[in-house]
Amino acid sequence: VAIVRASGPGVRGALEALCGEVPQARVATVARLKDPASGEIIDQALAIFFEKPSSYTGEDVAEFHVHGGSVTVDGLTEALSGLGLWPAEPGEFTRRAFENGKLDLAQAEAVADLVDAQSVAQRRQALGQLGGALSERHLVWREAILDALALLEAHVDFPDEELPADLAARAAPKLAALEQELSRGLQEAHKGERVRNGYKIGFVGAPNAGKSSLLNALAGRDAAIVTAIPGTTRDVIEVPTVIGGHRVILGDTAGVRITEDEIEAEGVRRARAWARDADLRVWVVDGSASDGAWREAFGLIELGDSCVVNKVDLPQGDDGRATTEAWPGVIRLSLTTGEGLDALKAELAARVTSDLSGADFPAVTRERHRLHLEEAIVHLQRSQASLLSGSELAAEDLRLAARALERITGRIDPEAVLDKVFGQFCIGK
Ligand SMILES: Nc1nc2c(ncn2[C@@H]2O[C@H](COP(=O)(O)OP(=O)(O)O)[C@@H](O)[C@H]2O)c(=O)[nH]1
Ligand SMILES: [Mg+2]
Repeated sequence: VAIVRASGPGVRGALEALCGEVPQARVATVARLKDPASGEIIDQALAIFFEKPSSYTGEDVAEFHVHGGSVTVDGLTEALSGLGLWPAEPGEFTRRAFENGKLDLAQAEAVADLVDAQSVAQRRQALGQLGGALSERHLVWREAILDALALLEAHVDFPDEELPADLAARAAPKLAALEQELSRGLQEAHKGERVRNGYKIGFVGAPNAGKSSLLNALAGRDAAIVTAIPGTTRDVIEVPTVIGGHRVILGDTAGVRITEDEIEAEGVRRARAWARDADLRVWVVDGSASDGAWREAFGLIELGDSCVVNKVDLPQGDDGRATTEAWPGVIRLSLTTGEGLDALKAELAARVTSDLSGADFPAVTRERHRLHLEEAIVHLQRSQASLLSGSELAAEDLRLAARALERITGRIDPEAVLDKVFGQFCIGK
């Protein structure tokens, strides 16, 4: 079944022309759709009419559930074009919903996130945002800022008047507390964005340790080339997958070693950069080796990272023994037999889940939100400084802080910003 959706003032006319009458609102009605231009029956279909304002867009909306063949769909869209309707742009339905006050901007973004969601956590976060959880936090903060602003304005009758000293004493702690709260929200921003964009796990270690084999085992497919030749992997290979209900980006990197090969050296440089930026690194050591090559990657490892000793199916060498001794909780692994893989999967799932916990209702899920929140914090800080020096500019900065928060949910941005937000949608949403 294909669903063709139409929205706007032309919908009633189109329903009359195609179905012979406007069906009762919100009742799925069987209708023989007739092209008024040719008199030809297009399909025996279901038509549903959503009368404004009780529709997704807030306008009159019609849905035609037709048989999914392309000739039927083309016939219907041609008939609709003949009636003066035109194809929607990407995100146009949601943009109209936004413009008609059905959704705020953060909720509209959540629709796009929901469509794109690949993990349960992404879906949960998007649904929370769509339900208004993210917007609510910013509205509460904005209210608090406006309260403080009212306090200041009540005492400043003329723009060049100095603020009374006791006022600063009363307002300053409020602003400081508010700034702290916004800063806490900003700290969680990392989690919110990670849930949406993916938590990055990088495999690091010496060449030939089994990093690419491990990536393939976790991804469930041969994404990276595995050979017995050290230095095979050069570019960073990123593979999205789901671990512990979260979207995760696995990054396979070049083995870390000193090399004369210019291409491999660049690969090592990229490996280091990617690993440093990752949320978690898994240090892969070849347990059968005794050349000490595993130490090269040590500089990349951070507290809390994971370590596996691979190739435990082979006779173990000094490297395997030294790592096992040095690293409590090391996971012994064989990608040939599969031993230890479940333990590693469980460890990764636990790590991702605990690192991203509490991100169900974050204040920030994308960069756009984060930039506005940062802006609000800067204005709050400036406002406090002005307050202490008795300047009436304190009020102006509070106004700007409130404005920055309004941008997250609001309709106060120029068209270009809105075009960008809605341009990322798919057609029909
Ligand atoms: N015996 C054994 N060989 C392995 C194991 N894991 C990987 N290998 C082999 O080690 C070589 C290097 O593996 P690869 O994944 O390309 O290592 P990378 O250079 O770290 O990416 C390949 O020949 C693999 O088949 C393992 O657990 N046991
Ligand atoms: Mg490799």
